[in-house]
Amino acid sequence: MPDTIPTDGLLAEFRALLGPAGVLTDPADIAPALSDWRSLYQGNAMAVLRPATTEQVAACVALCAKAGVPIVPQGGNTSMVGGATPTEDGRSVVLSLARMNRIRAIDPVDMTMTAEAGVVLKTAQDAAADANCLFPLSLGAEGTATIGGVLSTNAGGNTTVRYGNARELMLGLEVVLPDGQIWSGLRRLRKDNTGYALRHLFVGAEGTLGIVTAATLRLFARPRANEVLFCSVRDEDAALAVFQRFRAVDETAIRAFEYMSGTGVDFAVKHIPGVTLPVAERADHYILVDLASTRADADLQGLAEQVLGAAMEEGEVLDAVIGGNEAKRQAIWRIREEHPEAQRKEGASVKNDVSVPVSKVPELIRRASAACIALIPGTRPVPFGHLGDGNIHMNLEQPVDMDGAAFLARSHDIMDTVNEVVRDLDGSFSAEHGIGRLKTDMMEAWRGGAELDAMQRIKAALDPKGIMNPGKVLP
Ligand code: FAD
Ligand code: 2HG
Ligand code: ZN
Repeated sequence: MPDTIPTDGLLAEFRALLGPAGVLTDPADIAPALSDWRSLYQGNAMAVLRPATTEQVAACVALCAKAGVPIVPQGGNTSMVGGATPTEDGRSVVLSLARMNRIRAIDPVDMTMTAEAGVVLKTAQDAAADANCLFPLSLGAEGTATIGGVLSTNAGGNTTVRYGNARELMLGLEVVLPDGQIWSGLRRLRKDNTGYALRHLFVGAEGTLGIVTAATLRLFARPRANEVLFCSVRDEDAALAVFQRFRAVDETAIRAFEYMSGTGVDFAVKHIPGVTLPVAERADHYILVDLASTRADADLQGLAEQVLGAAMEEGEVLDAVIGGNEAKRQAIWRIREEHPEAQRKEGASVKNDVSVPVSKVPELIRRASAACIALIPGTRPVPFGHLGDGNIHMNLEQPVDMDGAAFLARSHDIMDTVNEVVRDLDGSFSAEHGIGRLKTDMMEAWRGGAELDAMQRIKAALDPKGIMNPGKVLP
């Protein structure tokens, strides 16, 4: 990469290509693209580029490749790990996919949707519903996160337990490679064993191997029956036991199975207007179970009553409410979805998006909580998340009497403490949010040796100039 980049000439070339509206340089205009949702990083960039077509993306990338300018792809900028934030040196451009927001096709017979990278996840869900289909990926940031972003992070979310991660929902991709070539891989086949599965390389690559400009996604039959349950449970083991009970009776009915701690629910009730506790008494542990069926006459209430009845007899479930109607179902989901916002409002927190084999979830929560309290007395564990996938957000909130900045200064100690338990339980230090900038320094310890070496060689082969999202994923 050259030390100095001929910024003025390059900006003029970008403007000629994209028009003035496609190149933002005013500090006020570019500010939102320079920091992350968690306010962990404050980056800088020479411009935010807003191409509207794949050809424009390719031309921008070709110009950057020629000039050696780093490119930071950005979708909804909801990354939890600083993946879409440029470095501080101001040498990069942020390439926003926001204007590439067309749904190109929906086919209810092939059950596929082809959407551009900048399509907001909620818009994709709504378009599928309009075609009487389901695009099942669902997460708290779905009103902002984009198709390009969810694929580039291999996002998981609430429905992974039933439908899989973003990777499992993708059939084909269109990608602009780091030299500006367009790879048109928008195939919509369920079977296609023709050499290396290139498309899977770009899923979860967090923009380090190329720019996803469009994707062909799998659609599913739309559920016609739905029930949402909120239960207080005895402890972490009871939460897992209820999951097993539902699986044993009707695994296919589980659309989401989420765990929440008493502390997290307290925060949601305290900080989020309109959120109330649905059960009579506060507890230390709760679960949310979302049941769905494509059969309109499916007796989900009967299923819930059967399982909860048995679980109550065993003392696993203490109290339970069954949503009953759409408004109540949404109210229950809000308690869970508002966890990140409620935690943010309570003060400084350290997030640990980790996974373990599902059988180890209770041990993870207990051991990691105890270890963090031992490290910083008064620390408040707020574990919550996708129990059905073994993916717990093992988050820690600052002690009430501690300065937030002082707590955050211990972030790495806290993450190391949690990760020690995770490693002991054969888990992963990043379950669904990715590596971004936050966790690059963990890669050597967790993935070092042949695995990291292979990743570095793939990166060098596809992006020899190292212009794609430098400083992310790889150490
Ligand atoms: P961005 O944040 O813009 O980018 C994310 C990464 O992808 C960056 O590395 C960026 O460079 C790269 N990228 C973006 N677009 C492209 C592209 N077109 N081509 C190549 N690279 C690209 N995540 C989950 O997995 N599960 C959850 O349940 C979940 N819940 C969340 C709840 C909240 C409130 C918030 C704020 C975040 C949550 N996230 C969750 C994290 C985040 O929403 C996801 O990682 C999401 O996939 C990011 O999408 P985005 O469009 O905002 O991507
Ligand atoms: C969720 O499941 C997200 O709500 C965010 O993955 C988790 O805030 C977090 O740690
Ligand atoms: Zn999550």
